[in-house]
Amino acid sequence: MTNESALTPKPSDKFTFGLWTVGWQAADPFGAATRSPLDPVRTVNELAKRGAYGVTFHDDDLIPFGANDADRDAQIARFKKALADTGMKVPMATTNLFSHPVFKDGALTSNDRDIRRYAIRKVMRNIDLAVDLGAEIYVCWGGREGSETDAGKDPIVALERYREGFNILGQYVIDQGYNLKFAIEPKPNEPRGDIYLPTIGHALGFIQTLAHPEMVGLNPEVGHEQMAGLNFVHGIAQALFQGKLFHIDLNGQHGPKFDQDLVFGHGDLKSAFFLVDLLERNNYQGPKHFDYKPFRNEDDAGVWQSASNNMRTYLALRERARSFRADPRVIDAMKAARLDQLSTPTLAAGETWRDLGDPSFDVESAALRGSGYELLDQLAIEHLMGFTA
Ligand SMILES: [Mn+2]
Repeated sequence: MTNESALTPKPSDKFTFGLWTVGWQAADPFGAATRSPLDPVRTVNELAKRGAYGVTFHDDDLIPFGANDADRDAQIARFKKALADTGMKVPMATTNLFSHPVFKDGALTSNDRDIRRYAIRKVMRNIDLAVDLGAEIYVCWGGREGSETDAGKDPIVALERYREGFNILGQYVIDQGYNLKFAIEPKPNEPRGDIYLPTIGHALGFIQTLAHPEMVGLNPEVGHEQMAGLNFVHGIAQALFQGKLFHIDLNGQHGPKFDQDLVFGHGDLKSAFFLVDLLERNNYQGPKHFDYKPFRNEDDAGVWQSASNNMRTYLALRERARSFRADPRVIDAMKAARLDQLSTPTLAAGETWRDLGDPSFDVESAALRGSGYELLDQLAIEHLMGFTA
């Protein structure tokens, strides 16, 4: 069984948290906040103590909306000192383009042109701060970019404006000489009835239409794809396949319902197991970023417990995935299931479609071969539960 040290997070594990996660005061559409605001400086200190690598933020998480320049500068100075004191990093930042009522019809896709121009200014200002703090990834979650009625907005024209917005921001980064890439975070709905770029696949297609597609990738979130009923592991696989996994939001979700933002692994645990297996086997080097909400029921101690739980669950799953892959029974079962054949190209070197003929192939006997997946699936489940025989 796994020992305690294997579950102890270290900065080299590159676990990061949004200020808004542990800082969520737990106001929801039916009730007021149950917790007090958290000072970002305290968040940096508490997370550093627990082995995290860094923090991320929306502009308004760090600097209250509408703060004057002096207050803004003072808050940034305090935050920088906390980072310097702890060694915590800021690998990513993002913009709040959803809370203020001005963004009620979206930001980059608002019908109101003045609001679109204001939104781009707001992003550019926070990009400057993000780069100053060392961030190399800038996440764009378009939570309000969507609609409740297709009478109110032409969805093709909205995508044109969305593309224009990314092109303007890309040019800004180029002209400023910043080393910064964008990561689009898809979500199917909530807060809008239907959000544009609702899934990993939609976003991957959209990126190819941009002026600088190489500057834009993805920040997929576990729960967002699962809200759409999709297989998150397959979505991440395609993002990796296309070189577009720039960042990842880890959390938990129980299928298609409201966005639960549970602790990582505390939703579909089996999918989380195969996700960690995929990330580790493919040597994903980016931050493992938790975008979750502590239960509304929790007090301050419970908040920090939940932060640690995200990291412990990832590390536990990493141990379980390693034990699964190293088990000789699994290695044999994978051979029997012909996983090695899938790795072999369908045509041999030098072959073309003309060489596909095979007079010895017996279609009826091939149809009778079992896949052997049932044994593999059970071995995965047993390793996940800690029964390693
Ligand atoms: Mn979410």
